[in-house]
Amino acid sequence: MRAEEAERHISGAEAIVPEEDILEKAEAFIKRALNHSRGRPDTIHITIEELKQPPLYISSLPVYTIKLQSHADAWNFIRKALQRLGISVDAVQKAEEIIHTEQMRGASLMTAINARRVEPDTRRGVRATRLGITKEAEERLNRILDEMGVNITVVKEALILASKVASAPSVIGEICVSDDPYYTTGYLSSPKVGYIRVPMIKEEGSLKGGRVFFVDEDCNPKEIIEYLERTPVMINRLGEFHGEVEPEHVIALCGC
Ligand code: PML
Ligand code: MG
Repeated sequence: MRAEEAERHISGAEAIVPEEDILEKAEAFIKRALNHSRGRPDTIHITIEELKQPPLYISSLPVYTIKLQSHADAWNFIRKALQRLGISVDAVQKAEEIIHTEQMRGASLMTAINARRVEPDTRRGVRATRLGITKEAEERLNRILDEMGVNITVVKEALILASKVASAPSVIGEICVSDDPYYTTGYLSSPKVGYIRVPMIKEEGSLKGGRVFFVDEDCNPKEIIEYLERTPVMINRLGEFHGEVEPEHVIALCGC
């Protein structure tokens, strides 16, 4: 589903479901588009497509939530953690600029050292699509997120997306700030450590947000984009859930 108002992005969502659940899912997506805090769309696109190849099955990333006191602490944590993952100061700075100034529908694909944007269309960016979760894994995930007090669609869908992105060739990490003006928790993720929830990443009220995927300097962008946009991937098992942790704990896991 993709919803917009005068070509401004309002809402987008993806799922892989069995045929009998198509109507229910489409209805849920339409309701979401019509009730979005970014505004009322004038156009909602629904695309329903049969999978032409069986999905790859992967595990969701391990989940951490960082204990933080302020917006400034959130960004200090992110800068340190990304650098420990091997992402240069320049690339971290450029990613911050993109997230705080551009309003892209997709994510940008940036090399980790020289901060080169390698997606063919930098206005559109890259979209991670063709992703989902099996019913059994979703039921387990619902129970766990309920216990954590965060069983909301936004967290579930972000974890599924980040897990697909982290499983893509050459991806080192991702940073995400919601474009929903009232959703202030974002995340940093990497195949090495997991899905790290970062409260206060965003100051309430801003329409700005976005995603940056950091990739190896010598990556093959075509291959990454083919995987992210075209290869169907489903979560069928779950990584560990670690609860709230101190920033230093996760920074140490990122490397030295
Ligand atoms: C979005 O799709 O708006 C981004 C959601 C980020 C979710 C972070 C979390 O709460 O785990
Ligand atoms: Mg959104």
